[in-house]
Amino acid sequence: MLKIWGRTNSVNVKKALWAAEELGLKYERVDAGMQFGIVKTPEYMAMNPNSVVPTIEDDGFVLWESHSIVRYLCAKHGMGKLCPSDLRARADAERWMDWAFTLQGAMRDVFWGLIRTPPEKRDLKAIEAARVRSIQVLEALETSLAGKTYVTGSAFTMGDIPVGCEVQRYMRVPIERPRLPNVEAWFERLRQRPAFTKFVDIPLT
Ligand SMILES: N[C@@H](CCC(=O)N[C@@H](CS)C(=O)NCC(=O)O)C(=O)O
Repeated sequence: MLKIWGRTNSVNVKKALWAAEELGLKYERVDAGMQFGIVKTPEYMAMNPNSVVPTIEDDGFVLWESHSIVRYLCAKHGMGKLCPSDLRARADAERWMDWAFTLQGAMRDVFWGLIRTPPEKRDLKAIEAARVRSIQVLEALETSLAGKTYVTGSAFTMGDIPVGCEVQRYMRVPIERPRLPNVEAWFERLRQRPAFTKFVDIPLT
């Protein structure tokens, strides 16, 4: 059976879990990372030398890097659906998957500063700079989503998964947000998906 290592409050683990749920897969999840440890054990590092989560094992095949995991699961179990079979449609979805790390990088100081740093230790200047940068980065998504239901067009694909996880953080951190009507409407559509509300749109910790 598919095994997924990773704590459920990790944005990158959420991507693997959301994909597995959308695909209706049976899997076993093992808590790992931060307070759960495991990632620095020799056994884990033999699978994932980066000591980070997520990692999966699928019938003896070990894979790390959350977006590669989403690609692999969707190609294996959702070809023509979550993984578009048309080469250009697939490249479009993959482009948005990769772009999700651009947003993650921009959001880093906002998320860590406001969610994982006690108030007296916060660098408010860095948080504000990251907030402004994140909004600039999100303009690309806002523009692209005009007239579309999901990031690649009318169908939900793997392209929505990493971006959806990163945007959930942006939407839930306590910051001032300008109106981004297309992003907001798309986010509301994601909220209609049971796997999104179960694993992704949970309180940030
Ligand atoms: N690019 C990697 C990044 C993985 C990563 O940095 N994971 C974080 C959690 S989101 C981690 O493992 N942090 C250390 C820990 O949880 O102990 C991926 O997407 O899988």
